[in-house]
Amino acid sequence: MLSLTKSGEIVMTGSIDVLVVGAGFAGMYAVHRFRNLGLNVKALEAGDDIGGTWYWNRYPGARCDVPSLEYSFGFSPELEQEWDWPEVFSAQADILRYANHIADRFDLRRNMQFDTRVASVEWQDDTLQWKLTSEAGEVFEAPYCVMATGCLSVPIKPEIAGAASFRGEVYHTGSWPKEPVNLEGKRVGIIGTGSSGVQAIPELARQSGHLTVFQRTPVYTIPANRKRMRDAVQQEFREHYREIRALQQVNAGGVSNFRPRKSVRRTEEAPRVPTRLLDLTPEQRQQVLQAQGLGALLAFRDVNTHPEANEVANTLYRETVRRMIKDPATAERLLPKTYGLGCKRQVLDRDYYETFNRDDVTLIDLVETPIDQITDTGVRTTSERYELDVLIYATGFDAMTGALLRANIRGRDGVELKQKWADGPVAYLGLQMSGFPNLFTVTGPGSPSVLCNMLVAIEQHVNWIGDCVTHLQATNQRTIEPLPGSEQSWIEHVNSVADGTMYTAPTCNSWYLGANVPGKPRIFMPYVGGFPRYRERCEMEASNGYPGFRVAKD
Ligand code: NA7
Repeated sequence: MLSLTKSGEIVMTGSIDVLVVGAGFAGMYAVHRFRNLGLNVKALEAGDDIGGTWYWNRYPGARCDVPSLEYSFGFSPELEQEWDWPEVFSAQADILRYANHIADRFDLRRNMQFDTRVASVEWQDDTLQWKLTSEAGEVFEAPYCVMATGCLSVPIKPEIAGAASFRGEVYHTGSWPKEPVNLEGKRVGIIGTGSSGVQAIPELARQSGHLTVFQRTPVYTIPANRKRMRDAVQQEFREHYREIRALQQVNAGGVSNFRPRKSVRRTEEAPRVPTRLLDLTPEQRQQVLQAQGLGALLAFRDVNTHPEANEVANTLYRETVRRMIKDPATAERLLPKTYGLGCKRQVLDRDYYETFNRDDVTLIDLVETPIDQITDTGVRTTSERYELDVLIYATGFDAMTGALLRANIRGRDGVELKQKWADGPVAYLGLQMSGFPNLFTVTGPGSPSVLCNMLVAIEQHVNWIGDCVTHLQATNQRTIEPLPGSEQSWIEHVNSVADGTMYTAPTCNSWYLGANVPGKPRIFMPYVGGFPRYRERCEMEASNGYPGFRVAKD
């Protein structure tokens, strides 16, 4: 229902219980779950359809780094039985198809409003409601607000002199157009060699006339599993889904690691890998690499915790890459030397290194020759000009906090989230912030989020939020927010479990730490203590009546 306030604003009133911001997988499941709890829910989405990450990241080569049979929802046994995954690790188009199937099957769009970017989120002290205003000036109010805005949803472009003057086509991998982009015969340049760049580069090389890769920091990347899905494997998953979902709940990364028993063709048993790389002789290390490839390095526990083991792994990695690249100078440029394996999110690729053996691909090392300026016709480094028809930014995201801070959230007494988070995100369980009653974040900073299978993390968060709202309604309480002491001690715990891992090594500069955004506080944002430990803490709060929270009538 629409009504007019005294100040002349049109307000949608009456019956919304929960406003959800975002219609990616988190917003989609939130709509489904809250609706089933009998709540009136409305989701607001900036894009013109559902899908979130998989809606925006349509760049050639985009693909998930979690196996699809795991990166799927577990809330509906029927959904598990009816969906077919064509590949073991799915491409963006297949994941978006899955998302669309869910939206149709559960009729989610009827509770969603698209093309609606939320410009501000303000707590009303007098009415105990959240007031959301869209960029177009539309106003929505509800007692509960759920920010399902994603961890990697704000693409960033570096400030490079002259960027606006470029007259060719400009794209960002994180907001790739829906319409097909024709690169045939074109001179394409790409800046950035993180996951997105590494996935896109081999495809762009195939599609374009010539590809120039502008690399600042070389990446550690391991070959992805490229297998088609076998029917027998999919069927065995279907038969064991309840067991698989239970295994996900007790795995640190929310992945069951279920191995189909009857259906897998086993030519030979995989050799047992010792847990410490340092326990192996140099010859044994070579044997492991030859038998299992670069990915084997990541299976050694000490590679992630022991600097010496890490450097041994880094050296083995570099030796392997040197053998893959024809031109020794290009090989040296591609070798990561300033940080170790395990510092950043592991990148998986298809034909990345092989691509640099092509005659129509040029690698520019921006440390040797930085970009001086983008001109109207291309990129000028300190040594040369590169004429381009297309310039692609694969320069990443303002991760984890970006979308929340851009939403201009104001809590009690008009306090801005930007103020509260000036020195880094402070939240309890990555779910709620003190001073921001009834505002929930899905996979927020301080939760396992990006270190966990995202769909498992989303379901757990949304279920917890749904139960929490139900509890408030059943007990005639109107607000919930964490006690300041709870969020403080949680943040200390989040930091203490991250200390001593490769993630926080002094040489490491990752988006997990906010190090990719100039001026962003350097804080390790996700919870590295494992999904089960985290989930148990959330469950303890709910089953004990939310002792870490202030639950009140005001
Ligand atoms: P990432 O992993 O943040 O990578 C961004 C890339 O862009 C990285 O190679 C950066 O180099 C590069 N970059 C950023 N700014 C510049 C400038 N000014 N000049 C040159 N190069 C630059 O983002 P992705 O999108 O690849 O991946 C993000 C996550 O999405 C990924 O981990 C998956 O979880 C999905 P740098 O390392 O900063 O020197």
